[in-house]
Amino acid sequence: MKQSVFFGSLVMAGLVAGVAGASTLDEVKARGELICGVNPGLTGFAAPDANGNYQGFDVAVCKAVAAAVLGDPMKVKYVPLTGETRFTALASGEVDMLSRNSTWTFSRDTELALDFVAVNYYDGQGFMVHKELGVSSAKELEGATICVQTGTTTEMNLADFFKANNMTYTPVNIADDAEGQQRFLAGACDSYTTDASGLAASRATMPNADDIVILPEIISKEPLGPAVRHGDNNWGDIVRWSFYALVEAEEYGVTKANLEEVAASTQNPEIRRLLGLEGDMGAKIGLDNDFAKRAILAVGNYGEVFEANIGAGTSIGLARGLNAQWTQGGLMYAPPFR
Ligand SMILES: N[C@@H](CCC(=O)N[C@@H](CS)C(=O)NCC(=O)O)C(=O)O
Repeated sequence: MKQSVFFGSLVMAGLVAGVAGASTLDEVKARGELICGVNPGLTGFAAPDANGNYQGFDVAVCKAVAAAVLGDPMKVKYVPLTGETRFTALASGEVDMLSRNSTWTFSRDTELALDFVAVNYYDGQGFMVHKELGVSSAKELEGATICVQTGTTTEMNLADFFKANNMTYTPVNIADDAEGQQRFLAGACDSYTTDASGLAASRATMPNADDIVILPEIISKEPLGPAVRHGDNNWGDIVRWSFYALVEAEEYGVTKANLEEVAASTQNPEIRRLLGLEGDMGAKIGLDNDFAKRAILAVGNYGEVFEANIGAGTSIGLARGLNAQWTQGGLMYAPPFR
């Protein structure tokens, strides 16, 4: 509760500042750069590459928005934010949007005055252990020490799970994923818990990945998605529909590679609206009609973004699962472009 009050007052300060200023769209255009809050280093989702350029599944959303708004996916300044600093950074106006494995919850939506614009990854919380611990289920973690990041839903779910199963544990609080990995590998905790996607990303970078087991239990719902400040609805629409353009493109088979060819030949009205060949979708959100086309050309469709950064062919090796298209038994579903 104490934490909520703290966040709440900062949120109010942020909102007051926001009211006095221009709209986020105007600010981004005037600045010529999108400021995107991302994870400081979660391989596959958001992490700097060898040249210091941020890459990843969450980074692609920032790039798509920059392409839609500014016509250039490279015009993004990435601000690394930890679990604890991310929402105040958004509320205070330090970043224009957050694209950082953040779970959409009731309290964050209301009390923190954020708007989650969509879900870009349906996730759930899991546990990793060293193989040598000989544990095959989270229900065998009675009395365990567990590394858990502060300021996350993870902390709260962990408490709920152990309480519901009448088990005890000792939390080992960590500030970020790097510390979590380090401490887990050094044996400071029996288990490391976070979103299953985060576990897969962490394991991929561990030297002894084969000695680490991700337990089968998924103990929570973690709908992860990009967030904006509450109250600037047009900006929220821009981020939402730039993302949905990628999802819609996958559903209709539009890829980075075939986009121009499809645009030149398709008679499908939904695809024509998506690609700005018909209708005036762009004008409705203060952009031009090619905003979605630019977003798709910049990063590829949702499936391409998934496969390139975190999919089965990458070291992260995540299956589409819940994140498959609704037409393939998943939950990815873009509302119609009409
Ligand atoms: N989805 C959860 C957890 C997100 C989270 O912060 N996960 C950790 C572990 S993967 C992380 O990203 N840490 C990196 C950091 O803060 O540097 C939430 O929104 O609270």
